[in-house]
Amino acid sequence: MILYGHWRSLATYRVRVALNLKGIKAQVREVNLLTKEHLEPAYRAINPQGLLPALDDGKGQVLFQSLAIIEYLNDIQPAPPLLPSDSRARARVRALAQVIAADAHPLIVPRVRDYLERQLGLDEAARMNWIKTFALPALETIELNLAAEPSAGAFCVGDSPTMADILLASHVIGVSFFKLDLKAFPLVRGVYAVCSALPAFAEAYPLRQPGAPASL
Ligand SMILES: N[C@@H](CCC(=O)N[C@@H](CS)C(=O)NCC(=O)O)C(=O)O
Repeated sequence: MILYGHWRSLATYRVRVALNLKGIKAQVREVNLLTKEHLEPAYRAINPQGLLPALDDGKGQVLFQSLAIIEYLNDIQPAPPLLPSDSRARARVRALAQVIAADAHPLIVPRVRDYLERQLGLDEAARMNWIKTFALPALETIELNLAAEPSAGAFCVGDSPTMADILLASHVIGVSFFKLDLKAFPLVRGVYAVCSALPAFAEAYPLRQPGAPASL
């Protein structure tokens, strides 16, 4: 398998964590988000959407969209499961994952931040306000869900990581890159702390990838 990604890409981080949890090795091909290599024809020939990540399954298929890739990895290698077997718990995991992947993260990606700056002429304070406005409600939603849900344990569901934890961790990392205050989300921070103590998450951390700076 070949994983096309970049250290700064949170969606690529999610796939790195899933690969690590599954013990699946993939070659990594860097596509530089900061120099907009993802928009060049060479990468668009691999993933026409021009977004990171993409995963070449080694059999001629290129998968894209991090949630779809994680579910694919879970299908081809069921252990350890990243989705619970119980239907309701599985729906909850997908819902928590989509709170991040469908509702929050798309509003703070580079193409949106660039548009706010270049097309709408918003200054840094206004752009930061945008990020707060759209990134933090996702963490609040997850915080309320964890507080109300009896099946929440050390992780979003029980005591082993699922796709929901991977997405939670990606968003906590994302908002921490913008130096937003996470004090209001103690349960989310607790899950993130347990996740980041696992090598699968720790080794996938963006600033531990080749080419990343020591700090932001
Ligand atoms: N929903 C997609 C998000 C993909 C995405 O937006 N990736 C970002 C990096 S995390 C990207 O390629 N951004 C390029 C840009 O915004 O120009 C997924 O989960 O894979």
